[in-house]
Amino acid sequence: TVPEPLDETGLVSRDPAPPTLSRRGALGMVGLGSLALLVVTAGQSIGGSLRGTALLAPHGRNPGPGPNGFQINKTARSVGIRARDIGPDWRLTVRGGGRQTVLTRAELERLPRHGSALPIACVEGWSTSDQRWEGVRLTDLAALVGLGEAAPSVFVESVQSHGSFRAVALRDNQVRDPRSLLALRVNGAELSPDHGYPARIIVPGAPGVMNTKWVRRLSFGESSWPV
Ligand SMILES: Nc1nc2c(c(=O)[nH]1)N[C@H]1C(S)=C(S)[C@@H](COP(=O)(O)O)O[C@H]1N2
Ligand SMILES: [Mo]
Repeated sequence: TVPEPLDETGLVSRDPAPPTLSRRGALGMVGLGSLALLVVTAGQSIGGSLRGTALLAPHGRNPGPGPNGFQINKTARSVGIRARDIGPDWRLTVRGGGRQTVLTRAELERLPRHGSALPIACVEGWSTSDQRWEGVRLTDLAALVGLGEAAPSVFVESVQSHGSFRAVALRDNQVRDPRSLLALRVNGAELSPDHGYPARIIVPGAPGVMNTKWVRRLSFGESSWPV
């Protein structure tokens, strides 16, 4: 690398310091930097045993192997879900149209079961590939309180008692989409506690934050905290 010859604009230094980095050096630095980023993030996309190499993966948390082995946003523990909240005493309350019904997990399992292949796409900048969810259609749950045909919006509440992601309002078109489920299982296995056991919402084409985990109450026809 040699200094430019002097010209009449006066923009070239009369007394340039010796160069510290050649053009090739600069390109090499950018190239190596890009390569390093690729190496520490590719494991997240590829998954499996390479997941551990994804040093820059969201939260740096490895969800482990198996059917529930995909990205976890908040673990049950981190939001204060206790074992007894999601154990045999857990109940799902379904309200709407002036009616209310309460179901055990076993009763929920006996309702018609449907499958939906959908990803979780978090606004924090990660998404999963499609997961195979199985559960009960939101329209079938609305039907339990007599709102089957024109199922309205629903307000979903979690067992979780603090934090802004513990409740969400779903619009009527989201409720009526046949892919929208109260999921009980994923990829052929029970939901893990971290993915929302005993039941979680799965809706298509919406940010992950709408897929409420550890659901305890569905209020059809509501769009905010019911009084
Ligand atoms: N109760 C509850 N549900 C929740 C959350 C939460 O913090 N609490 N996080 C949401 C967000 S932001 C995302 S991206 C998804 C992530 O689901 P996953 O952890 O099963 O991948 O769950 C959603 N459901
Ligand atoms: Mo998210």
